Amino acid sequence: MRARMAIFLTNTKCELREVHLKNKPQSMLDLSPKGTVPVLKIDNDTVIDESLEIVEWALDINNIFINQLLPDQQALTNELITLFDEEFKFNLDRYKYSVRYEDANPLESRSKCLEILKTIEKTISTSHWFFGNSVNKLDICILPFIRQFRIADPEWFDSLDEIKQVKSWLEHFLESSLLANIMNKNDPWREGDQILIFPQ
Ligand SMILES: N[C@@H](CCC(=O)N[C@@H](CS)C(=O)NCC(=O)O)C(=O)O
Repeated sequence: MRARMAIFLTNTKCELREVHLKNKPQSMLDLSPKGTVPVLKIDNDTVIDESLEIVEWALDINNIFINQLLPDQQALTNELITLFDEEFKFNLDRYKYSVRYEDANPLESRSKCLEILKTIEKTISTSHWFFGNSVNKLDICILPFIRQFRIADPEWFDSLDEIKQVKSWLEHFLESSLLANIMNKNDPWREGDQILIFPQ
């Protein structure tokens, strides 16, 4: 989701090949044997198979967020992206997919994720996105994880009083045209399909 958002916002035209994880095309596995999405093929020598690196790649081409943040907001962006990619994601996986991990304690992991959300609660602006009226790199990089966290148990998440600002920030994202624009439902790609350009 964050790779698509970065590509969409920077209007970096790509060929899009939708993949169903239960049926990964061999051509994708040939490019990236680890078998995770997203995978971006830049040319015959260069493949990026980490979503954050795809975000960086798109922003290197067209840095739409440049000069929008103060130095401390920039530092917070980097700090929180790392926190969510590491500790939050680690616990999100053990909460959501506990059967896949022998050592998982889903409720303990859920609490650890909630603790992280509580630490950002007071920092989130009251106007739409994390730093104010404009979407920024931090929003696109961490909101997909928070969306996943909610999906694991929406009733429980929606009942939380201690993260009201996180909830309204997430709600704004869920209702945004940005999300609608990247959630297009395409059929899985098959050899011989017409090229699908994204963003259109
Ligand atoms: N660190 C990687 C993780 C990517 C990842 O785990 N993607 C999931 C889907 S969101 C996946 O492809 N899982 C492989 C599978 O379920 O077979 C990244 O951010 O690109």
